[in-house]
This record gives sequence, structure tokens and C-alpha cells, in this order.
Amino acid sequence: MNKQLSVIGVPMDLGQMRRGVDMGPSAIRYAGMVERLEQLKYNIEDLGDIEIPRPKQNTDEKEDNLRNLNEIAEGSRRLAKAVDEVVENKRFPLVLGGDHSIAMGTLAGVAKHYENLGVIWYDAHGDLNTADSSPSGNIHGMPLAVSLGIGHEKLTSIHDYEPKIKPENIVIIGARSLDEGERVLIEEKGIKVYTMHEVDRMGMTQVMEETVDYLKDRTDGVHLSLDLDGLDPNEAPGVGTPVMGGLSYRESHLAMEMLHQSGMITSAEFVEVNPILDEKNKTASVAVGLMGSLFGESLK
Ligand code: B3U
Ligand code: MN
Ligand code: MN
Repeated sequence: MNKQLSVIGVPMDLGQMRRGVDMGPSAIRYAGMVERLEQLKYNIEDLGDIEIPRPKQNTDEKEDNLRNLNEIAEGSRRLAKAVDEVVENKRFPLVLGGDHSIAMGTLAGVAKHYENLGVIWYDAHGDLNTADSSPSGNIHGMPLAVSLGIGHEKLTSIHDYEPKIKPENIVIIGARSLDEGERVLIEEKGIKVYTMHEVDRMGMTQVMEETVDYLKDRTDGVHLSLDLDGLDPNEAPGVGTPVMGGLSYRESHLAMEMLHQSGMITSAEFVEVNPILDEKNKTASVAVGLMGSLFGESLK
């Protein structure tokens, strides 16, 4: 793995309705991220936080069922630029959320540098909604669709190219709350999904072996987009949209360790940590622990 890491915080809370997720980057830093990764002999540069524009007034206005569209698009453009520069400088971008809408910006900055960027979407949700299919108008439920070039033009065009990724290069892991429109898209585009059903049947070992195998030959880089709500809310309670029956702490560490062993991960983001909804920064600590495993901590 690339030993040169650049950390970018994204205090974004406009993609959903629960305030507090904008403090995610601080909570993760506070949980000891830099020290943890420095012990693993990484060179870490913290680039600080991207400035996110604030909506003009505190109304619940939605343009075309897209809450805070313009502010999110602008924040994403800024993030894309910063991430692009990190990859350009041959460093590994490690992005801290913020709600999951930030993945549009991260992927826009990363994918430009690859012919076939793979994406592992570790999440309870598919995040494959569009304005038409979204039950909420919350853009954090849309970033994977947007990155496929499906959605509002102000979002799909971020960083001036589209699509960012191809459906056959995506693997979703941990899904257990998919909306009807998302199921249709998954079917239509042939997106690979390991729902909780498959994780329970096959076990995480096989899920990760298959995932690595599947992405190995078809991609030239792999981005990990890890939504903490992929984990069970008992283990990661500080998230805005918890869904019962999630991936365990142990399964998640195993997954990260296997990704480390694969050597295939070229960028990563950890999102949806909301310290206001958390119990004593537990979820941020879990995020930092998972980073430890992803970046090569081992028990012996
Ligand atoms: N699918 C629902 C809920 C949701 C999506 N992502 C999260 N929650 N975290 C929606 O609003 O699109
Ligand atoms: Mn998500
Ligand atoms: Mn989610």
C-alpha cells in the first residue's frame, strides 16, 4: 500500500436531516487517527477540512426533490479538486465525512486517474437513488447513482466529466435497506451486491475473497467507501440512519484486514460518523480501529 497518506476532512451535513455529522472529521481525528497510522509507519499529511457553503436560509426548500443541491454541488467540486491533487501527487487520499454525499466529490477527484476504478461500497444502503426514486430528497442516498452518471446534471457533472465509474466495477457489501428504485437499478445495471443475507450465508471470509477476486482483474485501482451505518447500530450507534441487523465489529475488521492483504485499495473514505448521536465517541473510535486494520495493523 502507498505509505504516503493525505487526510481531508469534509464537514458536510447537508445531504441528510440530522445535524452533527459535520463534526465527524473532528471526532475521528480526536479518536487518535494520526497516532494510530503513524505507528504503522505511514507518512501523514493532514490537509484540514474542506469549506462547505451554508444554505442561505434555514428553510426546507428542495429543488427538484434535492435538498441543498447547490451547496452540496459546490462542496463536492471543492473536494474533488483537493482529492485530485492528492492523487496527482502520488499520495493516498483518506477522506473523513461528513455525510455520504461527499462520495460524489471524492470519486470525482479519484476516478479521473484510472481507466477502471473499482468501488467497494460498505453500507446498509445502496445510495443509488435519484430525485425521482428518493423517498427523502436527501442527497446522501444518491452518490453512487450520481457517480454512475445517473441523476441531476449539477451533480453528475462535478469536476467536468461523467460518468466517474462503471456499474460492473462496483461491489456493495452489507446492504439491508434498499428502496424500490435502487433494486431496479441494481438489476438493470448488474451491480454486484452482498446483502446481509449473503454475508450470513457465506460468511465474511468468502464475501471478501469473492470481492477481491472479482475486482482484481477488471480494475486498476479500488476506492473503499465505508459508511459506518454498514455496521450494526449496537457497535456503531453514532449514525443518522441506523438499520438493525448490520455487519459486526469482527466481520468489519476481518474485511479490512483482507483488503489490506489484497493490496488493492488506492483511496478510502469513512463517512456518516455523527458524534452528537454517538456514545462517548464510540463510532469514531470504531472508524479509527477499522482504519488500523485497513492500513495493516495485525495481531501478531
Ligand atoms: N434510502 C434512503 C435512506 C438512506 C440512504 N442513505 C442513508 N439513508 N444513509 C434515502 O433517503 O435515500
Ligand atoms: Mn451511505
Ligand atoms: Mn448508509
